[in-house]
Amino acid sequence: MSQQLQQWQSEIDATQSIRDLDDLKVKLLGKTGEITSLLKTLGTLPPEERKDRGAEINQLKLVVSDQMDNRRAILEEQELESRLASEKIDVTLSVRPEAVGSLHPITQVFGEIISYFSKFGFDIATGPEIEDEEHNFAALNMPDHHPARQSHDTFYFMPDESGIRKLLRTHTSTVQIRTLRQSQPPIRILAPGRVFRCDYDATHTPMFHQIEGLVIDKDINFGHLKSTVIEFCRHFFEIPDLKIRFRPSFFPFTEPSAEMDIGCDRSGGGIKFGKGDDWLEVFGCGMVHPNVLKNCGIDPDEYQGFAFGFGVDRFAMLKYGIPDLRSMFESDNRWLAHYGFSPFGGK
Ligand code: 2NL
Repeated sequence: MSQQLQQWQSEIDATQSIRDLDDLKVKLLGKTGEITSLLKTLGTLPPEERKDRGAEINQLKLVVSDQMDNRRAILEEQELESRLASEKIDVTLSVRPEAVGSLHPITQVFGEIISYFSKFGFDIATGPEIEDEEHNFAALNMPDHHPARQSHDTFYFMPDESGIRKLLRTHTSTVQIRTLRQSQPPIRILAPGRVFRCDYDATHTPMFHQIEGLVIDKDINFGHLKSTVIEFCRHFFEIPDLKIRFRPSFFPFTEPSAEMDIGCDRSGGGIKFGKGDDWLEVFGCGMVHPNVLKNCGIDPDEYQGFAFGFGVDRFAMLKYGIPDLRSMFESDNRWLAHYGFSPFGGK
């Protein structure tokens, strides 16, 4: 018997690949394998020999399986070593030119804006798109039945058993509320993301992109707000002397509130910035309402702040001369080839 075992052992040691070993396993332990066949011979033995002989064969089977496992571990290691030695990827090779994708203008503009504000110490904050009325409205000084709630054309979900209605956030202020409640001033964040309103025409889509900014600290005033958004717009539109004006406005979550316009020229049919006597509204902003700070556990006598918000899709259209908002979301490859950006920077 031990001679037999030695024979099997040397067969196991002689295998040169996992495949050889698998074949050998079938040959020894498979349905018609040598060891399996030995077990089948038990029936032909006289009953008094059967028990000892059975235990012996089962023991053999265990030893052989064990040896096979050991051999498998060695072969796997060897195969990995040889693959690592022979397979190389040159990550510096350029991609196939026909396979180059491009960045959607919205992605490009998100990147431009985020990298600008990052330089001034703004952290990027994100949060859920499915929200509740508390974060989307109540905390922002829009209590139940506040008229501003209607103007948001909100997508509501069916209420749950306890009557709570979830909704698709109508602005990224929800993210700012979550940050205000979780952290202590000073706070300086930028909240980019998708927002949803039930509206559809040439200038509105039910999903669009927004960026809101929020700064909270001691002694923050309207001058800080003005310089922050003016400098940003001049940088974004690449016009250092871009004309800018502020008009008084109303938002429930800011007081005072303002809308910001940039100077433009509409005389030639299209729109040109940096010249002309026309104005285009681009930003909503204001000083954070004391009620909003209180709602988030921040003392408005100690801290003040400013906030602003704008549509990213609109900014992309204005900067890159895209005429129709709806075309942004049609996934037309020809459109993307025309308006898209190289993922490696530049155009
Ligand atoms: C617009 C105007 C705005 C804000 C957003 C804000 C957020 C918090 C507190 C106070 Cl947590 N304000 N956000 C403020 C003013 C304007 O957006 O026209 N967006 C498209």
